[in-house]
Amino acid sequence: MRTLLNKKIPLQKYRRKTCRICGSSKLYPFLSLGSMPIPNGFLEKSDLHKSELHYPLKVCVCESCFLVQLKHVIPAEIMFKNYLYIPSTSQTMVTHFQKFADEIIKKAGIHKITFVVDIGSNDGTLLSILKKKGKRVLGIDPAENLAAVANTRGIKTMNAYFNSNTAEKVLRQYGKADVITATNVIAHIDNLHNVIAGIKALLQTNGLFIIEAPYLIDLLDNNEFDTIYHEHLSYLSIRPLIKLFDQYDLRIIDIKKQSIHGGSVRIFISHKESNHSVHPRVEKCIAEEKLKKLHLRSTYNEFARRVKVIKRDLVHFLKRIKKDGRTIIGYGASAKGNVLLNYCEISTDIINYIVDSTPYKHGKYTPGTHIPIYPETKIKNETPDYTVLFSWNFAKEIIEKNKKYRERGGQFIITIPYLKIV
Ligand code: DWN
Repeated sequence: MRTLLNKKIPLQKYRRKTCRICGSSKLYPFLSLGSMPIPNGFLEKSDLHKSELHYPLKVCVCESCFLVQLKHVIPAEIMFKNYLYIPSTSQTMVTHFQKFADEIIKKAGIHKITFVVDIGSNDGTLLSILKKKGKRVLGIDPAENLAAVANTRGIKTMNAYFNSNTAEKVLRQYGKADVITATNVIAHIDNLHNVIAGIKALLQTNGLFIIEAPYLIDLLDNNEFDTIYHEHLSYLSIRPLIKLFDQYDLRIIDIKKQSIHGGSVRIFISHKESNHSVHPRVEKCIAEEKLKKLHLRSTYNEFARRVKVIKRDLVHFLKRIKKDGRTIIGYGASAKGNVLLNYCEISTDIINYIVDSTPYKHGKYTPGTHIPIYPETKIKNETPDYTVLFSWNFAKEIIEKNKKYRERGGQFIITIPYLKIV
């Protein structure tokens, strides 16, 4: 594990002293994953000899509104200006967005939707589905590379961060939106108040703001510690969000649990004055969060204890099979995979290479651990003894499409909720 060239950012830099939703300074830190590069900071070969910035990764819970959040906020432009995560590289995600589009139409009413805005629209996958259904669409995404791809595909996309100023611009140019979506975005945003003020201004009176994000209960229940990384500033649960939306006369009218990304929630929000009624599922979710004791330090201390056990067992297992002469690779050059590798200090001494379906990532190297990334075809021609599934959230899809590898005796290592060989 290279340490000579790693440049650690001083801990006091980028530190948040107050909760981004309620402003409280009562932030209880419960887990540190150490310092590591940003999780999508993939490197070119020519970068490998340069020093890499390592940022602290500490997570805490606000003891006033119970929002779980990172202690340090890395400037967004460092992480999102040129972004290499593209959901459409996974059939699971494309199918998920198709079903999501159907639900949007059903929930909002096919004839009542004329204009949809997607915040963090990435390469325009979701909007392209809605555009085919005859809806006027607009994407908003800060990544220059992704906004360019979406515009080339005919999905009008503003290369910008969404906030109250962007909302005013959209309002002037296009008018109010019937539906505003934000999938895997809200957790990435520091100034949530500014964004929600923008939503309030841009959303039609009876419109729907629909967000989708990994759910804190699933993260804790399934030990999904590798989803804790610099891009995810918040780890969302319902109660803190209710407190946030309430300040803008918005309210949650429905919540639907999703299996995607290790367990997510799809949250439907409307103006309080809208004609939408509140589904009993909202109260049910709040009750479950109380039952899971999301307001107690002990819940988070117990999670941190399990994380340390998982790390110990995984490192011990990988070192043992490596010592026995086994070959080990990785599957899915994912952000979560980079967190796992850096936290467990596993690099090319254990993992020979990683295969991935994203063209942008081929020929690059993982941040901090410098493991080379190849196209998936590489595993079809070789049979490494073990493959660590870094994109465990797509285990079904990936194992399905690698049946022959397993028939040749190859085995997948799944790391959470606990170490499993399949
Ligand atoms: O919030 C975020 C989540 C939703 O996605 C983003 N901040 C970043 C990203 O996190 P991630 O990189 O951990 O996401 P995934 O979706 O677990 O990683 C997918 C990676 O796996 C991609 O690089 C593509 C790869 N993959 C593959 O190689 N073969 C995926 C599938 C389904 C496959 O068959």
